[in-house]
Amino acid sequence: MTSFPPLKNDLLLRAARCEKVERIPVWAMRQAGRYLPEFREVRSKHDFFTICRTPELACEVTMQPLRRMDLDAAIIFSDILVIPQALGMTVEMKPGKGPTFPGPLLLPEDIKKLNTTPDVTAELGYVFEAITLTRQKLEGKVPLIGFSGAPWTLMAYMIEGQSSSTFSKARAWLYRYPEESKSLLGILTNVIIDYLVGQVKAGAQLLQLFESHAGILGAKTFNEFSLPYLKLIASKVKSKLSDAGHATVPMTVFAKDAHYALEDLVNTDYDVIGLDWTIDPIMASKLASSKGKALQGNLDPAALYGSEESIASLTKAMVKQFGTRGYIANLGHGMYPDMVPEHLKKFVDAVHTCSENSEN
Ligand code: 1CP
Repeated sequence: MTSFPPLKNDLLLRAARCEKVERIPVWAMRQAGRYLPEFREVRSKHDFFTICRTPELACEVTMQPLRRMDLDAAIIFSDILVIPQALGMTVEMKPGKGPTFPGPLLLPEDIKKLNTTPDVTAELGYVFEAITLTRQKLEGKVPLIGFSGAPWTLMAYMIEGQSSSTFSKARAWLYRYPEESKSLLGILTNVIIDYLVGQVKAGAQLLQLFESHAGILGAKTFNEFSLPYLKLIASKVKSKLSDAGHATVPMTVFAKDAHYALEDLVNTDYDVIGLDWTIDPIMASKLASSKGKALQGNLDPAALYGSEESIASLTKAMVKQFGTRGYIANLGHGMYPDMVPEHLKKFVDAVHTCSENSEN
């Protein structure tokens, strides 16, 4: 096992375990990326997936936001769509259009064309290398978060072939081909489990699952096509790590817009439930604390388009609602490319100022 520099700021990990903290930890989804001029500079010279596949470049862009602001976590630079690539699909990142699959899954027969049992280390070892390098380069400053897309969200892109407001082709599969859909979700689940275990072995200190398109499902389809796989991932990742004699790490599930699923999610093996901005903090805190779960979120990212004064006052109000125990401050979704970095810095500083030395 690689040894790493000792961790100097473990606020994120303590908050994830609902332990006492001197100050609320804060990070932002998509804190590395296009809103940063220094990222755009790197991106002007390299293709998106070349950055992901080159550990030195992935490490560099992971570190960029930490040089500008006092964040309490780093998140490894990669993308959720590296898993469809590992299964043999081509994914291109087109400027202005986002991810595109030239050969999406059209029919269940197409599943047979996938490499359904890839050697995860051979296909995704570059992510593990980027994690190990970044852990060294962080010198214990803050913990490093690893992540994966969740099965349903990955399946949605693999069928749709690009972003969509309805993902109607992917949703059609759930009604036309429910059994084949479950078989695809099962294939993805197995790969995700090995991928996340590999990330922890490489040095990831917390894992986040992005079910970014939970909101296009309803309660019934979520319970059938998302929740069982999310549950399996949390329990299997933890048991596989324990069986390998490795310490487990906290796990976060972010099922965006799945307000109907909050109660089910607090009853899973996830330690932290990520919330989008449509969820009421007080209601969520009551639910989560009764089950000893931590919460993460949930300022409307669009609040960062407001003035610095309004960012500070909205942040303060949010922190007050969540309370200080078992809470990780974040946005309710990722940064948008046209945001100004100074406004994210204002958010980060506001969390720290209003929560410092909070006795809890
Ligand atoms: O700091 C970080 O968070 C950077 C690392 C990161 C992460 C965690 C990137 C870089 N992507 C992701 C996860 C990701 N990718 C998600 C889950 C989070 C979320 O809901 O936003 C999703 C849905 C994707 C898929 C994806 N990749 C999209 C969204 C497409 C859609 O449907 O709207 C986009 C635009 C990408 C490309 C991408 N990923 C990351 C960056 C910086 C970019 C921009 C691409 C570029 O530079 O051309």
